[in-house]
Amino acid sequence: MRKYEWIARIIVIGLAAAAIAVPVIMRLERSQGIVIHARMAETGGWSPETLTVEAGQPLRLRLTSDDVMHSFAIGQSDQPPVDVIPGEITEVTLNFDLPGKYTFYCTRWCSVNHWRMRGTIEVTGPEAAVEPVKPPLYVTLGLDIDAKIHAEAIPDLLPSASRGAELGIDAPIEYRAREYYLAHSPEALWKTLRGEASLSHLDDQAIWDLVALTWQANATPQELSAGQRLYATNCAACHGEKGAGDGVFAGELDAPKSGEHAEMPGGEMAARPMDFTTPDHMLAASPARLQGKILRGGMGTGMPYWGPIFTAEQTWALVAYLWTFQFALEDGP
Ligand code: HEC
Ligand SMILES: [Cu+2]
Repeated sequence: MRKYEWIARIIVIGLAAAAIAVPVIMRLERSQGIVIHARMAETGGWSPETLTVEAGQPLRLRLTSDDVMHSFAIGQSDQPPVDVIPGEITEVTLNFDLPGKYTFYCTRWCSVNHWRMRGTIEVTGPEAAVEPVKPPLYVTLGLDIDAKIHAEAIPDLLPSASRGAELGIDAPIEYRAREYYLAHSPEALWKTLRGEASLSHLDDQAIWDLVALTWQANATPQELSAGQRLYATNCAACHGEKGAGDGVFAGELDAPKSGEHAEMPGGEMAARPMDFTTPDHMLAASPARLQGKILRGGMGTGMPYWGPIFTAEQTWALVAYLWTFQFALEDGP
């Protein structure tokens, strides 16, 4: 019996020592930085994938890659991305002032599933400091962004804002308001303007040019160039440099076959990336719909969700840029 008592005592002392030592070791490790391994999404993505830190406390990370070159960035922040290099350690220190959930992600096209390399940083702190999240416009408008849409009215030529300006007429003021633009498709505006008695002397193409002019009024040159940059790094790999749905990964999305990249985690089917140059769909889409798709993704179609990655401003810049595949805009790239 005595023998067991001793063993029990040693265990108790051991546990007590561990209870003191483990947090000390963990804190020590934390102060040196948490090691994060990056791998392509097909082989596991980030590990660990979830991090927790208190608001106001620095979060030190030691990043390394187990396969190819990756890159580490935080969604909705100005923090520049850092390279994550195989066999090397990159140190970063992050500071979060506000509690909430942040997404970290890879910005390098390491594979067709590249965009799935995402992880979460949970920043804890007083509830009151959490900013309430505003619902996206498509939700406020009650818009079904999965509804099939198809434009009936199609212009003969690419609508041109400068030709529209040469007409010397503006669309009535209510159609030039930002709220109108956000919630309506180009085709809806075209039909409305076509019905205006004051514009009845214009031919159909001239009405389209007026639509282009109105769309141009809703995009600043800065917005268009920001949108172009974001598109080139995040969208062109699938949607194509020129928006034709023919990016380098489009084929891989198209034909799911057995093999590394074919089956998406979760087994969803991939569809063809939207061709932004065909008017049938785009002219029937409102900016709210396009932003909704960008924020929420296609949910199983192969179109990623970008809600935790981009700020609202960045999503509107992307939408503004997408219209340059339908309209010749003066400040367009
Ligand atoms: C991994 C490939 C992939 C990437 C990257 C990607 N998309 Fe897509 N996207 C798709 C596919 C596939 C579809 C068609 C299925 C669907 O609409 O859900 C699509 C559809 C869309 C649509 C739908 C239009 C509509 O009215 O339904 C929009 C808008 C869009 N993408 C914008 C973007 C933007 C902007 C980016 C970059 C920030 C982007 N996509 C990046 C694959 C991709
Ligand atoms: Cu990557």
